[in-house]
Amino acid sequence: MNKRTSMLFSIAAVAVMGVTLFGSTYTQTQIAGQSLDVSKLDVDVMEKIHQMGGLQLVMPQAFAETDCGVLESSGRNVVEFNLEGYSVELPIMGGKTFNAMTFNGQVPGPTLRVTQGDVVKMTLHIPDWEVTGHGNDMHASQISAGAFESVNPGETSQYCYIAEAAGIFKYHCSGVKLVGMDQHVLSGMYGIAIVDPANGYKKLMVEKTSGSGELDRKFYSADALEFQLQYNQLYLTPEGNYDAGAMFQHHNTATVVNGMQFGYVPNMAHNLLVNGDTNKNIFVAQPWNGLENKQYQSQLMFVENDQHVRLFIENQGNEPVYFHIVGEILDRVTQGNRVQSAATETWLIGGSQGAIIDLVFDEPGVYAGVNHDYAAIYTGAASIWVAGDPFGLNPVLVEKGVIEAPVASYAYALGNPSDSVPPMGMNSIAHPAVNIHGLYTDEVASEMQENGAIPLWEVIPVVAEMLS
Ligand SMILES: [Cu+2]
Repeated sequence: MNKRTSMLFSIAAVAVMGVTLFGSTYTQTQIAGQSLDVSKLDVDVMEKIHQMGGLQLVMPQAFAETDCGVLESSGRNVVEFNLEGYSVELPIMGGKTFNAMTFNGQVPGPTLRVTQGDVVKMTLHIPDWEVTGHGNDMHASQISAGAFESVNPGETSQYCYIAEAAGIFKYHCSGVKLVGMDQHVLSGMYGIAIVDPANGYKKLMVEKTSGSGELDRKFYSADALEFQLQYNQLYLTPEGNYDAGAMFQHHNTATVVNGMQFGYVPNMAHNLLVNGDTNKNIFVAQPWNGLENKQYQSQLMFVENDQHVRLFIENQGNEPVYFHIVGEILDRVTQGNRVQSAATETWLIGGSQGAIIDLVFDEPGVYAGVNHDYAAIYTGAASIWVAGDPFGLNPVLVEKGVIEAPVASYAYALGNPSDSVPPMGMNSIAHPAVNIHGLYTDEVASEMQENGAIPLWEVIPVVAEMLS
C-alpha cells in the first residue's frame, strides 16, 4: 500500500470510529480498537466496511425539521424535485460505452432551480429492476445526514428542506450506506441545485479605461444569458467499468464537462458553415463529429457580444478545477452569495465546490473555457464559446434563406446545447433556441424533442441543402 492510499484508508478508519462513537448499531470493535495506521493492518478497510453493511447512520432524530407535512403547510413556495436512480450504458469518446449510473437517465442529473427560502421536496425512487440501491445528498440542504440514507430497489424516499442559502450547490448519490459512493458519483450520479438570491442577482459592473487615464464604470443589468458547466473525471477499466484503484491514485482516464470529453467543440455543421465542407475540420479534435452521434454530436455555445453572461460552474470531481477562459477575463466571481473577486484571470474551484462567474465577451471571436490543468485540457476539459459573428456568416446565411435577418449570435440559427442551459431563474435571459445535446439516454433525448428542443441531426442535412 503506498503512502497516499494508506492515508486515505486512515480517513476511512476515522469515519468508522466516528460512527461507532455516535451510536452506530455496529458492534464490531476490531477496527476502532486498532491503531488508525491501517497500513499496519492485515485487512482491507473498505472491504471490512462493505462486509459490515456500510456506514449506517443510526442517530436520534434531534436535528432540523424535515417533516414534509410541516414544511409544505408553512406558507412557503414548495418545489418538487423527483429523481429516479438507475444504471445504463452510455457512450464515451472513441466509440465505446461505459457502465454509467444516472439520475433520470442523464449525466449530469437534472438541475434543480429554486429561490432562496423555497421548500424543496426531494423524492428519490429506485426502480425494482435496478441492480443496486442509491441515495441523494443535497448540499443545498441543512438537515440531518440521516435523510440521505440509501434507498433499495423498488423503494422510494422523500425529504424536505428549506433552501436557506443562495448559490450553486452539488447533489450526489450517497452510495449504498456510503459504500460505493465514489463509484456512483464518478459514474454519473451528480447534479446541481441553483438557489437564486431572494432579492435577485446584482448588476454587473465592469471597469473600462477611457483612454485619458480615467476609469469608466459600465453597468450591465442583472439579467443574463446563463450556462451551466459541471467538471468531473472518469476512472475506467478498458471494459468501461469503474476503476477504484485508479481513483485512489488520482489516475483519471478522462476529464468530462457535463459528462462528456470535448462535448463543446465544432461538429460537421460548423465545418460546413465556416469551411463549406463537412469534412474540413475547423478544430483539431472533433471526436463527436457525425450525424449518427445524434444527441452526443458535439455542439458549440453561442453568445452575443456586450451581453451579460452568467456561468454556473461546479467541480463534481476529485481533482481541482482552475477555471479559465482563453481570451477573456472573469469580470466577477461569486461563491455562496458573496463576491469573491473581480477582473480575475483564473479561479480555483476545489472538489465539491462551485462558483458563479459573470462576464461579458468583449469582441467577436472564439473563446475556450478550460480547466487550466494541462492534463485536464488534453483529456477533455476544453469547451468553446463563439461570440457574435466572427466568421462573417450573416450575409450568406441571409442570402441562402437559413435566417431572415442578421443575428447577434449563431444561437439564433443553431441553438445552444441543452445540457449547458440551466432552467430559467428570476434574472435569466431566454436562449434564442435550444438544441438536444448531452449524455442522455435515447428516451431522454426523444422526450426533449417532444418538448420542442431542436434535433440538429435532422436539421443539418436541410441546412446543407440550402447552402449548396
Ligand atoms: Cu447511486
